[in-house]
This record gives sequence, structure tokens and C-alpha cells, in this order.
Amino acid sequence: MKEFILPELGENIESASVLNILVKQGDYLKQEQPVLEIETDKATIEVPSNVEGLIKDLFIKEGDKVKVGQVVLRVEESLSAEKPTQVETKVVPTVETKTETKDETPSSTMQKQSTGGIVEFIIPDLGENIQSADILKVLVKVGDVIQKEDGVLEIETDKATIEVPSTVSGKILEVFIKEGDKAKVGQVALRVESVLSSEVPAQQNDIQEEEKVETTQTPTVKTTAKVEEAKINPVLQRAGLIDTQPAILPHAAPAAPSVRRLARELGVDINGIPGSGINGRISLDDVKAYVKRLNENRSTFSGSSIGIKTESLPDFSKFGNIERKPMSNIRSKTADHLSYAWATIPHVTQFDKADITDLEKVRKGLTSSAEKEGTKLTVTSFLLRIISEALTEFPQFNSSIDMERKEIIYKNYINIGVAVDTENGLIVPVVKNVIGKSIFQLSKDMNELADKARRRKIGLEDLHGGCFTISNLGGIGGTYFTPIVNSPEVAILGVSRGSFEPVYKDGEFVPRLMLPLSLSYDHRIIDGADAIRFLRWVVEALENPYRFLL
Ligand code: CAO
Repeated sequence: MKEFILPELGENIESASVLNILVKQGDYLKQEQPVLEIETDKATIEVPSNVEGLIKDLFIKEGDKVKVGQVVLRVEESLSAEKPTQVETKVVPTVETKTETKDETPSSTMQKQSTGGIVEFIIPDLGENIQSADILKVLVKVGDVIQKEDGVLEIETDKATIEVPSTVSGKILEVFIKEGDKAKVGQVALRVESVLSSEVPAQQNDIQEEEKVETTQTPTVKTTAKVEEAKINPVLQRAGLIDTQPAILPHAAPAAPSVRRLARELGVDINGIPGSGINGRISLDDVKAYVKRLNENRSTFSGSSIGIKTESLPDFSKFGNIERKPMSNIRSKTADHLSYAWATIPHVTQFDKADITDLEKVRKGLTSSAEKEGTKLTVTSFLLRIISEALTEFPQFNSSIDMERKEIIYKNYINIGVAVDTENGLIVPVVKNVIGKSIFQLSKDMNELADKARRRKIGLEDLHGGCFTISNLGGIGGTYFTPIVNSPEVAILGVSRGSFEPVYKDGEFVPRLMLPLSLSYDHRIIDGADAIRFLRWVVEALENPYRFLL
């Protein structure tokens, strides 16, 4: 039997809503076959399988909220074509792969204990040049059942007082050190009868019970995690314990249950809190300091999603019939993101107009070539190319600001986001590595991404890494608008509808196709004069397509 668990979905994404389940019990599931359609804060994604076999159990249903690491389904492999151990090395929690997995229903409410052998917990590396430490407190005793990441010792080194987390789960058989001892790095501190990390014995207290969900639901890339652990914990490696201990999970925040509980109570995501302890371990003080900082920052923002008190809404039903509907994840994330950008970036919008009469002729002239290339050129295709050149010419438009470090980050790559209007709301896929691509290729890339976004098939990797955004509303209409900078970028180009206007030229009014442009920029890094120079450069490129294309 093999389990398929919800894999990592991207930075800071812990859960998603299940929109569609694309398989059913009894189906024969293949590697890479789509299993679920889910919606995260950022996008709708199809999740492919990394197991193969006959589906015996399906543990979720449409409408459920699933967590990263949660068991989605279980397959019987006996009927499968021979398939690699790849699945085990990729997604199954490490300890389970070390121990025979029994044919039992995985359930977050089940409580079982399976012995996985005797393991030792040794005092880990405490930092550069620290060989030993004074034991201030031993936080566990014989008979206690511990989970990895539970604090087991409080020690004092030359530099700090630290809570040392366990790297093993199980029942404590022996404790080799006591308060007041001087313990050496690498010294055996505990002997533990190990327990499968995905299972928690019934006698554990409620805190551990709460923790179980978080621990069991964190998936890991086993091989990578082990390499990481080996790198950062040479003591475990030397002692040969690396194989018998759960790998440090790349995305699991290292914190004791009490710390996690405090974070939960205060409503903050433990994964976002920087830890000051060994290997970034998070302490109670770290949580408090984080919340304090958050509150300080909040007072400068506006909007409930970023901390400011919202005015309470009137009872609209007093004025007429109303209907309340939940926001989709994408809508709510967009609302958060735009509020944040609006509240934190000092925006200025600069307007200009480009005469695209000649460009339109070029575009029409290239229609059959574009068809041969399997695409269609629009003004947005040309803009992708022109903006990429403009960003090279004006590097401050291809930057981000790090206010904490008071630094400007200049990017030596160019990826351009294109705002796409979809049924589910605004999505901004990113056309990658724009430099060097032909207009046809750019057009193809953009249309493919827009199509994927509209069919809700966009991958998270297509939404990240943008340097600048183009928002073309001209296909729909409008004259000018004031786009909001897509933070952490520093500028965005809004394009409105091109239309014929009388333009005074060589002593007479002639009809010219004029394209209204609106450039919003972050005034912290871009001055007004730079902005108009940038926009003028773009206008001139649009107005001289032959020169530009050559
Ligand atoms: N002025 C005049 N006509 C325009 C134009 C403009 N600025 N932009 C596009 N058009 C024309 C195109 O040339 C095309 O005409 P033909 O069929 O005669 O060739 C037609 O309008 C449709 O174009 P399109 O919208 O399909 O293609 P595009 O490459 O210009 O744009 C995309 C692609 C993805 C940007 C667009 O489809 C879209 O979704 N736009 C909305 C963006 C948005 O929502 N922005 C708001 C963000 S803030 O809320």
C-alpha cells in the first residue's frame, strides 16, 4: 500500500480547498495523473499523482480544506507496473519509509503505537566553537512520551540559554543526564523507544495531540531533508543516528508544542516567525517579539487584512434584500495583496499617449507570419518586447526595495507579468526570460499562460518571479486608469483602448491611432523625471516599430 499525500504547494502555502476530485475508489491511478483540482490563496492547481496503483481509499471530498502533508488517498501497488521507490523518497514521511507500513487506514484521529527500535538522543551541535554546555533543566523523565521537536533540555552555553529540541519521537527509557551536569556535544542524553512519527500513542497529553496534526501532515523530500540534516548536524551523522531519526523537515517550523500553541492563540503563523535558537528554533520570546513587531507595523497600514481596524458595516438588509457569499481564495488574496501594495507604496501615476498607427500596420502585416507561428500578435505582444528593452535601459524599474535593510535589489533577469481577466478574478501570470525571445514567442507564451489562467490550470511557478507588470484593459475599453503597483515590483504599465483621434501634424489634422498609457510607479525608488523618461522611451518605441523591430 502506498499513500499519496498533498505535496508542498509553494512558499507559505499550508492548505488549499478541494474544488474537484478527478479520481475515484477502484480507479487505476498512474504516476503524473491529475488527482485533484485545488484552490490555494494564489491559484487553482491540478495536483498530479506521484504514486501508481489501484485506489483503495480516498480520504477527502470536494469542498474539503486539505493541508499540505495530509493523506489524500491510498493505492495498492501490487497491480501496478513496476514503479520506482521515488515516491518514498519524495513524499512519504521519512520514518514511515524506514519501518514497514501496515495496511491500516490512515486517519488523523487514529492513535496507535508501533515500535521502531531503540534510538538515542544525543546533544546536537550547539554552534560554532561550542563543545559543551551546562544543563539547567531536564524537561522530560523516564516514561514520558515525546515527539520530535519537543523541548527536552534547557542548557546554558557561553553565549545563550537554549531549549534543545528532540530529534526523536517515542517513549523515554533512560535519561543519562541531570540538572547541573556539564554535557558535551555528541553525548548521549536519552534512550528512547522510537514511535512512528505519523502515529501518536494514546497516552499523550492534549498538547501533543494538537501537535500530531502538524507533525504528521508535514511532507518532506526525504533525500533532501536528510542531506540538509547531515549538513547542519554533523554530530548525528558521526553517531550514525541520521538513519534512525526523523529528518529535519525543510518546511516544518522548529518549535516546542507550547510555542506553537502560543502562536496559534495569538493567531500568527508559526512558519513565518524567525527563530533565534539553534537551527532557527523558535522560542516563546521569538513569538512574542514577532507579534509585537507585527502590531507596531500594523498601526501604519490600512485595511483589516493588514491590521487596521475596519469600520463596522451597516446592516444592509435594512435597505433591501441582500445575499452574502464567501470570497474565493484568489479574491481574498488579491484583496490582501492590493491593500498591502496600496497602503505601503507611495504611488504616482504618469499618463502619456503613443501613436500606434504604424505599429498597427506592422501588426496587420505580420498576421500571416504570426499564424504560421501558431499565434496572433496584439499590442500586448509588442509591449512585452518593448518593456523588456526599457527595463534594460532603466534598471531602477527592474528593482525591488528592501526597506528593512535599506537596500535596493536590482535584477539581472527580466520576467514580465501580464494581468489576465478571468472568471475567478484577476490573475497575473509571468512570462519568463523575456530578453532574447521573438515577438511571436512572447505572444505564444503569454497566450498559453492566459489560457491556463482562464482554465484554472495555472501552476504556482507561473505566478512567481515577475519584475514588472503590464495590465492591458484596452481590449475591453476605457481611456486611462491608475493601476496599482504589483508589490514587490516597483512599476506597472496600464494600457487603455487605442482609438483614432485627430492629431495636428505637418500643418493639418490627421487621423491617428492613439494608445493611452498609464505608468504607476513606486515614488520611493523612481522619481517623476525618471518615470516620464521611461514612459517617453516606451512611447517612442511604439511609434517607431520598424526601427524597434530591426
Ligand atoms: N487598444 C485597442 N485594442 C486592443 C487593445 C488596446 N489597448 N488591446 C487589445 N486590443 C485588441 C486586440 O488587438 C484584439 O483585437 P483583434 O481581435 O482585432 O486583433 C482584441 O482587442 C482582443 O485582444 P486580447 O485582449 O484578446 O489580447 P491582448 O493580447 O491584447 O491581451 C490579455 C491579452 C491577457 C492582457 C487580455 O486578454 C486581458 O485579460 N486583459 C485584461 C487585463 C486586466 O484585467 N487588467 C486589469 C488589472 S487591474 O484590475
